[in-house]
Amino acid sequence: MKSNISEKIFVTQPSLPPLADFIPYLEKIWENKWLTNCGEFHKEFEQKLAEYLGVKYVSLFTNGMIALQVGMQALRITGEVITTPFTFAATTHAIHWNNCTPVFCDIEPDTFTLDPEKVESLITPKTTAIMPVHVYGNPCQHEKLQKIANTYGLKLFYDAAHVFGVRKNNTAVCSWGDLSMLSFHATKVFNTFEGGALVTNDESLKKRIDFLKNFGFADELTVVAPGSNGKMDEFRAAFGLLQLERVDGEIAKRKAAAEKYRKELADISGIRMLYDLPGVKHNYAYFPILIDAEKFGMSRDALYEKLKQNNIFSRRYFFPLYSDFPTYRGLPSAAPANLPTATKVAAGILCLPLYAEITETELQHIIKTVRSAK
Ligand code: T4K
Repeated sequence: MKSNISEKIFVTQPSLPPLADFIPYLEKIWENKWLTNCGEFHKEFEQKLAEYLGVKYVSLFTNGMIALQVGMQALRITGEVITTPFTFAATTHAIHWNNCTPVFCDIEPDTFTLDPEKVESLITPKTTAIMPVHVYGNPCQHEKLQKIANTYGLKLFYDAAHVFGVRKNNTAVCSWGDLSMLSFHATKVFNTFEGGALVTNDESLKKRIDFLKNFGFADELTVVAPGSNGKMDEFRAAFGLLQLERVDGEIAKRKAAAEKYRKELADISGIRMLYDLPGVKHNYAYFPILIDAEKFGMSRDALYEKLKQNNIFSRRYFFPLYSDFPTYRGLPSAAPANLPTATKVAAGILCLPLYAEITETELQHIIKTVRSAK
């Protein structure tokens, strides 16, 4: 089947407000001549975001990666960090950039998040933290992970890049653990072009994070720590305020598209989809499907190519596993034998396009192409 759609359909498309709605914010910035270093919009966005998310403290960042790096410094994480190989580069690289060693732990077959049953056996005297990822917006098994962290005196720092607005039993998932990192990258459910945040319930930790994201300055003459520069500027903070007004509507549109996929692909043998979890309000950040090549009659990579020929640019998030990359593959925990579920999931995973403005025509084209793929 050749494409009947001439425009490329990417895995995602950024949500943008009408341009005219942003002009008054820009006028204010031009008027104030205050561009960065925690100005008015920065303060207002931090406060409104905390209210929206239902969390105590938010610290805005220029992107999620820097937030992860600074967060590790703020928590004084050293030595070994137990983490998942089924994630984006940032999680593992932040550990490496802090001179720590990632210790890869396998994932659960149902949610693809860190398997709490496998964490304890990886703890050594050098372990200081666990860094799980709520991958695709699926919350990790927090109670179990927190219990392990409490028992062994470890920090629990979540890579919460995918869980903007996700709630479990009416609690914000990004409020769990010692600290959580959110990403507001263009490709995320909620974007500020680039951007990110750290979320915590601990006032003194929030204070330390704010020093660390501004070179360690406590005041004009006092530097209390060897900080970095991770601040979000006024342009993006203002944009975030505008985006906040629209995000619920965007998530509702994503939900409708996800439900369409679920309905129309349900009967295809060899395709496994993820469904809503009990008690969880999801954000429909991604639409991953798991291909069983034998049952589906075509490999994941062949389907990826087939979709591409039809102008559909799906992505193999998160293949290859980060434990397979040159920097990390020499680590003992990176051996595929230690990561059987992650290895299997990474081999079959494919993320189909999902975004708020996806059209019915685009969805039908994708569904038809998948259905006719065998
Ligand atoms: N932790 C996790 C678990 C993460 O997933 C991420 C980021 C982070 C940490 C780090 O957070 P940040 O430092 O990024 O805030 C993309 C994103 O760049 C990355 O933010 C994201 N995860 C990752 C999952 O996806 P790529 O390399 O796939 O992006 P790219 O440029 O290929 O974009 C994907 C598609 O999106 C394009 O084919 C078209 C569309 N697109 C993209 C951009 C940038 C647009 O339509 N407009 C755009 O402006 O990494």
